[in-house]
Amino acid sequence: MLTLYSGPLSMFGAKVQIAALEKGIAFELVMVPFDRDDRYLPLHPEVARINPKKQVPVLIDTDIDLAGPLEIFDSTQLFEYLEDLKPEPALWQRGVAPRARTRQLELKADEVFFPHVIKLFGLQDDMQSAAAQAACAGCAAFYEYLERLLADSDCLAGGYSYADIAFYVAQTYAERKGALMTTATPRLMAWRERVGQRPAVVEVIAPMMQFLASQNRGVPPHLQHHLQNVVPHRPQQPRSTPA
Ligand SMILES: N[C@@H](CCC(=O)N[C@@H](CS)C(=O)NCC(=O)O)C(=O)O
Repeated sequence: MLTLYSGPLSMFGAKVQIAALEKGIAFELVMVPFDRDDRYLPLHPEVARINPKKQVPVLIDTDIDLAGPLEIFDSTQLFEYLEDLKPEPALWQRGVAPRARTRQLELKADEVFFPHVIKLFGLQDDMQSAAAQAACAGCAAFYEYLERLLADSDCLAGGYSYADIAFYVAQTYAERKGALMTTATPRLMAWRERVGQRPAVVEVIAPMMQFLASQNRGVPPHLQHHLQNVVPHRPQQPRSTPA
């Protein structure tokens, strides 16, 4: 049995959820405590125990025949594990060079693109500042780089891959924080539309957007369709004891 610890707005956790769904790997999802200031406190005891960095996502696999269950963390490491566990459908490209290139793109989504977005988290009240403008320019340059990659392919690295999953999720956060994708990168806009329609992506991104809306926080326009037909949560009335 696989158990994935994530958070309701965890972009790194969302990557792993999507990948497991794409592969048809069953898992139990545990949403750890997450407060209105976006802090993961109090830390879930399993996350604190397993990950010295105290971050989600964390994965436990009790089906593995080791001395005890397998306990691992870090979204990219979890991608590798899922791929080994269930090679089909392959989400790294086949062949040494294409695979290395896909891994680079997945890393760039997390560690080159997303740091610009993280800068914007603290600048939401000051989007005209030089720092915010530089972060938005960094995102725009990355969008242009991906636009060039999409000239010969429908996906970022040839076929659909972990690179598409990682960048799709990171871009959702960029959009929320004001680094908007525009018609300056039409192929990338069309790519986002295609990826956003995948059932595995919908299954993860829809509840995330519904969580944001439930907290009166902004949902990017291109994701607002996930808020339609949501049944409002009504606390259950205690059942009266039959007389
Ligand atoms: N490189 C890690 C990053 C994990 C990460 O930053 N997780 C966030 C949630 S999306 C977290 O747990 N933050 C809480 C903290 O850093 O204290 C990965 O890919 O899993």
